[in-house]
Amino acid sequence: MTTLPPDARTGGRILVDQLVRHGVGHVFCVPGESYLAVLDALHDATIPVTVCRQEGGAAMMAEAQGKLTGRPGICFVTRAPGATNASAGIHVAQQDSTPMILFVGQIERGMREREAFQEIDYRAAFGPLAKWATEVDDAARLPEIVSRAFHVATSGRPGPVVIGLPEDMLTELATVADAPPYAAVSPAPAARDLAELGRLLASAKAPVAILGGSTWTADAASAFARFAEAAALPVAASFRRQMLCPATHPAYIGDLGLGANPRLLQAVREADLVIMVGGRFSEVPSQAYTLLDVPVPTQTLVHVHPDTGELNRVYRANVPINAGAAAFVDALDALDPATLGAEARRARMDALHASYLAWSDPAPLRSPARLHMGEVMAWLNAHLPADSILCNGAGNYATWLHRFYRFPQYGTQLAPTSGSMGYGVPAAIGAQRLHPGRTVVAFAGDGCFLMHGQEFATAVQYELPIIVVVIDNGMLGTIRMHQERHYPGRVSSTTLRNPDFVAYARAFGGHGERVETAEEFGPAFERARASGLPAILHCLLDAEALTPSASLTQIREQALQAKG
Ligand SMILES: Cc1ncc(C[n+]2csc(CCOP(=O)(O)OP(=O)(O)O)c2C)c(N)n1
Ligand SMILES: [Mg+2]
Repeated sequence: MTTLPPDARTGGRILVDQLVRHGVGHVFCVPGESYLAVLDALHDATIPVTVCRQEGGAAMMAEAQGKLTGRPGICFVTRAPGATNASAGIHVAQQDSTPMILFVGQIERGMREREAFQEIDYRAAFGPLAKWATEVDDAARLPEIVSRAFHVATSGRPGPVVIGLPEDMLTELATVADAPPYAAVSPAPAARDLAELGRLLASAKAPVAILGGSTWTADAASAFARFAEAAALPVAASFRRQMLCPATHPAYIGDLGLGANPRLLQAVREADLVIMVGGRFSEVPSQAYTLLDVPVPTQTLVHVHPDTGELNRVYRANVPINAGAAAFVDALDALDPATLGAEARRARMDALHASYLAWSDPAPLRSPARLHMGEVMAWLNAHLPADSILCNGAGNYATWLHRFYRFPQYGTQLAPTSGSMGYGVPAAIGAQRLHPGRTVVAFAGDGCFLMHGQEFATAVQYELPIIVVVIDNGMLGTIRMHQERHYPGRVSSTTLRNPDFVAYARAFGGHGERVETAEEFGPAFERARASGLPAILHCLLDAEALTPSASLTQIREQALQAKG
């Protein structure tokens, strides 16, 4: 028997030791024979592991944890078939600027370039999809490369890193020291930037702030809301970033998502000063790049972003500020709101906030459905604890959530700005793993749910009492809506025949309820909560209730009339 040098470790163990050093709290995975040495090292580590049913869901769970914590979510998958499945979650992390690291098993080093079993080149395949894609060739370099991955994922504009792990590298022995825990680098604004912002605000008659991106904290969101109120600076949220400002805060004026309040859009168009904090103001929030002119907006623009590559990329800013959102908000202490001309603007801010409150009140809207989604949202507003986490994927069902649910605080929203179907259930699992005591609700359409509905088994396995609200309208409603607008009456490939989701929930070992009216929703939700089990509320929505404001028939008839 050979004696090992005292501290020689396998690549697999060195890797897991690095995860422990960097403070990783959870790992999501679908196992593969390509990374057995890592699984073996995890056997002895204290990091909880969640075994998932499909890599797309596993990656989205990790991404959701990255969103909630600001620390990289961690996912392990096997070679090509696992990696390509996981790419769905990598894309969410990239568009949503979420820190995460995907570790992928790889073939043995000596077989490269033969198209060996499940071989793909991760640098080439994930290069354009991730913030950084690499492979580790030498077990002794794991501390260096893993440390770099944590820094790349969290610094500047956060994003996903993909790391290939050749199987023989993971069983190789190496003697190497661990790296110290990572410390994210967040740029802070210069004093002259703050002074310039102060001058611009003091003379602005109709300013608006637009909050987005992923470099916020709960404290920063609260502090910005306080500053905005004192400075009479109306605050809009970017697409699916409602949690950055409490909905009932006097400065909040709504979100720039799909189907935004026309009064809000007008306020941005007519603004004399736009302060974009943290986000890119990409296609959806900018209403297809129409709210601000490209490349030179008519509004004076202050753009705060952690990545210099985003500043002046689409919009030329009068004052580009290279800073993370939280660091920027810290620096706002340098400005005295009393000197910023607030009083002259207060009536405008109050009017915009009132417009938001009216827009987000479902009561005046009639619905052709027995199940009025607006009433469901009103019930949730009234009954959910403030720290409940609401998750969704993509589909028209999400428009009710995002218009009528009043997100009360930071850390309560998991919604892919990438518009990825299937995200709600895995995101809810990632969230409930992190916060076992909080109410976690996943919204999914009938199309959306079955993209990652198999992960309901993961919720059952780990006893995670997520509540999945499946909104079943028997179709891929969003695409049907676009069809009716562009090709009225010509329904093509958008109809679905669905299973009984109540039976589905029960077969998996969860709680299931069928909901046909808004009155049934509240009691069913309470029974689901009381069951302590993962639950599905199978909500039947009339196909006519296609959007909060227009029915399917109205949309079709408008399109037919327009065609003459
Ligand atoms: C992964 C993925 N595939 C396809 C789409 C295109 N898409 C957007 S919404 C949608 C329909 C969603 O249907 P459903 O979940 O039933 O919600 P509904 O619109 O009916 O409320 C589709 C197919 C997408 N956004 N993501
Ligand atoms: Mg549907």
